[in-house]
Amino acid sequence: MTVTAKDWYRNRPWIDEPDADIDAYCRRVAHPEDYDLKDKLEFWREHGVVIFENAVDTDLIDLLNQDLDALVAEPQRHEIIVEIAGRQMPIRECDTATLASESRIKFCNVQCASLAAAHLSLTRCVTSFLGHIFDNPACLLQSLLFHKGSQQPIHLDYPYVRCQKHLARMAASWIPLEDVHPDSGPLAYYCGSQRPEIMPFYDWGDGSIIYDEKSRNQPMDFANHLNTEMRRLGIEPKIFLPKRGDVLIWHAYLAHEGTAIKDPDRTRRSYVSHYAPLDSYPDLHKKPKAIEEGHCVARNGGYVFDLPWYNGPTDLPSREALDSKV
Ligand SMILES: O=C(O)CCC(=O)C(=O)O
Ligand SMILES: [Fe+2]
Repeated sequence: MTVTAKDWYRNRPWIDEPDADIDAYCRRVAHPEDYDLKDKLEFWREHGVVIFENAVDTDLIDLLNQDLDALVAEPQRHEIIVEIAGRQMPIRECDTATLASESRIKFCNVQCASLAAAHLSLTRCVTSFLGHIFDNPACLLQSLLFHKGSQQPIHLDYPYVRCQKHLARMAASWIPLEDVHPDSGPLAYYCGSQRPEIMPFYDWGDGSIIYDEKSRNQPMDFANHLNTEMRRLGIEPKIFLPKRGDVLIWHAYLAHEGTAIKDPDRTRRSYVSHYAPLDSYPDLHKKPKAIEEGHCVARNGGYVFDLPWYNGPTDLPSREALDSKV
């Protein structure tokens, strides 16, 4: 069945509705946050993005970096998937030298092996803010870890990240694992593009608003279309130059890109998480009774579910460090 704009508008987050009443929402929710909730919700509604500075536990970043070193040192022992220059493969088919030096590499769902990654995805301000956006607990759908700038052309995420039950109930976070240098190919985003009322849905072919094997158009066509749209709307890109400890959250319909790398020697280590609320999380991506029987990491009101098909080791260094903290 073709996925159309109707599927988007059905069940989108309350805050995207034209009559969303942020004041009333803030009065209704009981718990105060350590940030100005109303201010952040209003900013999100207008710009499709929020930034929290100095809000990420940098010990977790150190632990994740240690986990990655361990993963890369013994790839044959692990079940993680990596993507190199657009091609996905099991990490065990790669050698350590390639994994350490390849610039076009993405580690997919590293939270399956790394508890530090799962905890980073469940950073308090992120689960808290998304919990408000979704009016439901935030759950990690998938993560990507980048070593260098992605140089990914301008896109929205929802045509690609769409296993959630309700298409519009999705958002993402971007956590730098090091201070981001302007020459390293930083992330750029286009504030205000997140409203289909302003930037209508792209037709991938036959009225479909998602990308799949039947799509007549391709990601490069989408990028060309979005660049034209940004010019039409007069939206200039904002370059994200965060420090370690900052985090950016963006809307499923927000245009963004990985900018060009000006200095090829610079790394831009970063960790991206895509989330759906619990009410939209795909059943097949968790084990039965996952919460009741503990097949998940539950933290700060959010969840990272054990993926049923993952059977690899989960004993990277952060496991012991974090287990001994509790
Ligand atoms: O980090 C980047 O350069 C882009 C990442 C991105 O667009 C994504 O993971 O959805
Ligand atoms: Fe993206």
